[in-house]
Amino acid sequence: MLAATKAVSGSAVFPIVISTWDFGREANEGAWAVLAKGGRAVDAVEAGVRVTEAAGNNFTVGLGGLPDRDGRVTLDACIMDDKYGCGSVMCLENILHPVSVARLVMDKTPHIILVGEGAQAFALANGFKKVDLLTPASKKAWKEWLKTSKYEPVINIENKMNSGKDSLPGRKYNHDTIGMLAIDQQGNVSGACTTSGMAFKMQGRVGDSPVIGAGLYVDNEIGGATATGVGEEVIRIAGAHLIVELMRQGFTPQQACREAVERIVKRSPAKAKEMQVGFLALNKQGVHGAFCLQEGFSYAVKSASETQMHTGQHYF
Ligand code: SD4
Repeated sequence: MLAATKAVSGSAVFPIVISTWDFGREANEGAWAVLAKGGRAVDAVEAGVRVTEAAGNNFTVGLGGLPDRDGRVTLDACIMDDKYGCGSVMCLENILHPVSVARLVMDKTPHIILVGEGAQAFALANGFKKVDLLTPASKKAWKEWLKTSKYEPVINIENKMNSGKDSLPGRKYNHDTIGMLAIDQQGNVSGACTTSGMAFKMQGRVGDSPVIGAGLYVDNEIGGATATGVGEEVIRIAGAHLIVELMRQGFTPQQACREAVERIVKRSPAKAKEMQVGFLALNKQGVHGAFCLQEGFSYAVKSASETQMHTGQHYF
């Protein structure tokens, strides 16, 4: 077993930011604006994922995120800094930037998680405004889904999405959480994760994304990890925490992500074949890696030397 990794301050790779899926590219730019000025990683990841939350051009994060079965858009988000500080909101409605509410939970309360009405009341008391997050496009997709109301919580089968029976509404757009990890110029690591969760989910359902240790985990001595895909599977194995602990034991980010994916497959190979889960990790040295169940998991990287999309290796 290898020794735990050591902090490398001032390394040429710092700062660096990585995030899930194609929309990570724009989100990284938001984070980079903070990092390039010497800002903190925790401020960078908040600023970065806010870009995706406000974009309104996707069906899976913030504004325009697909609603639950009852037409309610319920958002999940969390953030973690370099000192085990963490904040999380679950099932939050009508607030554009759940990650910033999570940040406030972390910074201004003695708690880590606020849910539902309590989270919303806390947000409103702190100056956030109520916003209708159901856009004409997401409302249309929901109405379409209502025609069959087929409750089929399958997520992220990108390569099956566009034809035949697999193009059923609800299977088309129900993927793509943004998880982001960054290291600042000081070498400190932070992360954030935000999503509207599984499309047309049961009212009150919460996935992995706002669960510290599942959808996101950061240990400033080691690095961080985040997840996307079927949240239930990620929670079961405490995915992000598992990956960070594997990196502590000497696994590379990609090896650690692969090990987590294999644990999901081992539990139920047949089920795993039908779903997507993707993990993304960044170690303290700025090395990144990813691994997923199905082909098609992209992630964006930005550092002084690279602005690029990468593709996670896949199990199936
Ligand atoms: C969830 N993990 O709510 C989220 C959804 C997601 O890519 O990541 N989709 O289960």
